[in-house]
Amino acid sequence: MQDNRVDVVTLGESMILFQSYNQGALQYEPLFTKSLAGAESNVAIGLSRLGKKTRWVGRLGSDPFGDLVLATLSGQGVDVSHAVRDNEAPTAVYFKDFKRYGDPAVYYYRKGSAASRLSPEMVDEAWLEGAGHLHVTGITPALGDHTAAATRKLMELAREKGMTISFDPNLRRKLWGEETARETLLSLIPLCDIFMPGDEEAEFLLGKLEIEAYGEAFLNRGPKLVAMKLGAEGSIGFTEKAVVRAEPFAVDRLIDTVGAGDAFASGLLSVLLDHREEIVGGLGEEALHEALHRANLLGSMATQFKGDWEGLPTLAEVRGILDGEKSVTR
Ligand code: KDG
Repeated sequence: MQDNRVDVVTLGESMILFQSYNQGALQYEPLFTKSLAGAESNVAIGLSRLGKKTRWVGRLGSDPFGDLVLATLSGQGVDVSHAVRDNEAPTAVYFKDFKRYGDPAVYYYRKGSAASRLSPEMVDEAWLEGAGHLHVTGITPALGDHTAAATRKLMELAREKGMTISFDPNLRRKLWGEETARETLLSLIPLCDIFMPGDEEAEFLLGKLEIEAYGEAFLNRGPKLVAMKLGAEGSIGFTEKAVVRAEPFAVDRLIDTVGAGDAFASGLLSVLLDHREEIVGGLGEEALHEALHRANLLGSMATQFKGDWEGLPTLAEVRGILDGEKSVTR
């Protein structure tokens, strides 16, 4: 019999990413490489490399780029059997402009894409079949007129099924207006168990507070665990039982910051999923630190490679690095 169990389901828009071959300015670069991007599929890939069973759900055009998304994700061990194809709308594309060294500007071509047409009626309970955890981000709600309602519906369904849920606000100012973004993101927080904002996102949502005060403020809205990304300062985690800081890892060669937050989410969830039962009662210090520590490592690794997820490690590589093993390369 086929085993349908998966550790994590992610819902989102996956796109084809074009990056200049020489990491030059978009306007003048004649050559581009083509790969896959999308915050939620990045997380699915990251977790799959760390040994978790993952499924990505979302809508793609019935076009060669949609085929490429599916082929790449399946090649990374992600279950795409529930992905939906749209005969009338395309798979989105986007470009990175490396003019700003290390922190590229992105240009989206995704208005009217297949994913932007997602609506609550299209949300299918079968997407969650056999799954223990759902991961969503604040990008999907920003894509179209009904995508916020659809995200909410899937979160509610996951809740009803007793699944745990993580939510990364992933604020994308290019996709929506500030007021709508703030209101929508705040309204989704009570539906998640694990909330993972960056410090700038926390400020966008709640105004300027001391870092520690954000933890309490977000926990009061419903999540059982808040993991905040603090950039070069590492990260901090909050639960009912613990407040833990984790030091950053050094970044020797900053190449591309896009995808670092998703890498952080993969590292964090890969540990938290092994403690799923403890999350609701408030995770203790040791496990919280382990999760943040691994999350910081993955975040720093993602910034040292071109591409969103190509530099993400396997579980054996993570263990090797954290144990200080010298790797044998030849
Ligand atoms: O987190 C990385 C994403 O930003 C990137 O892959 C593209 O999903 C994307 C988005 O909407 O920005």
